Amino acid sequence: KNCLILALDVTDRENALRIANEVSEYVDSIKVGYPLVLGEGLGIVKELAELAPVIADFKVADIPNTDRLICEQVFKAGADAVITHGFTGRDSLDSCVKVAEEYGRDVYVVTEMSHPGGVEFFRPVAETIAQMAADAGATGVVAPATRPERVRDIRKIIGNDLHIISPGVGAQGGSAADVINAGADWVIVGRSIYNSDSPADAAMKICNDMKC
Ligand code: BMP
Repeated sequence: KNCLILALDVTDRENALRIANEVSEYVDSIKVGYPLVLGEGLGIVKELAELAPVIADFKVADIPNTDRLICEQVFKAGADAVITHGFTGRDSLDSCVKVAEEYGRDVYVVTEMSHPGGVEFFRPVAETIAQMAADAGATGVVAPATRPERVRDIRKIIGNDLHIISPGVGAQGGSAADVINAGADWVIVGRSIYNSDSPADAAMKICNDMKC
């Protein structure tokens, strides 16, 4: 285990595959979201899945039936996991978890976002969402590397059964080592890797820094 997830927010296939290939030995999975899928189509998921498990970051946030339809498409496309929001409520999350169980895949739930505005609306509900993720049988939660103390709070709520994946390292100011020490299982890193002259070196440095 490397404790590192690549956030592959480039928008073209050629760069995506080049960077994914370069860093594949350092990352445990690749997070793909709207930028790349809107740029290149959902087919990119299958191509990347040959290099590493893909986490589909669609921040699913809809009624249960629409969530179900989205998750089915995501898993059929070859994604290993999906990221959903939690603020849409337990029934919506249950719907995603049910589809994930049918396909044998994972669900991660956003608790509090890593950017400065992430405290405005998430702060009062982050703990409730974390508890709901645990109750619903989600695989884990997404919690901010920019606020390791919040990762510590959320770890207390979810215990050790759920994973914490944590974005906000590097470009957003967070430290990989600090958030791993605070209880995260993986850091999610995008720009510090894919904008580097040597993505492999950048990924290796983050792994060394975490000593995980
Ligand atoms: P970067 O390392 O370039 O800041 O990228 C972080 C990635 O994690 C981006 O894909 C972003 O959309 C995602 N993310 C985040 O930064 N904060 C969150 O709270 C949730 C996210 O999914």
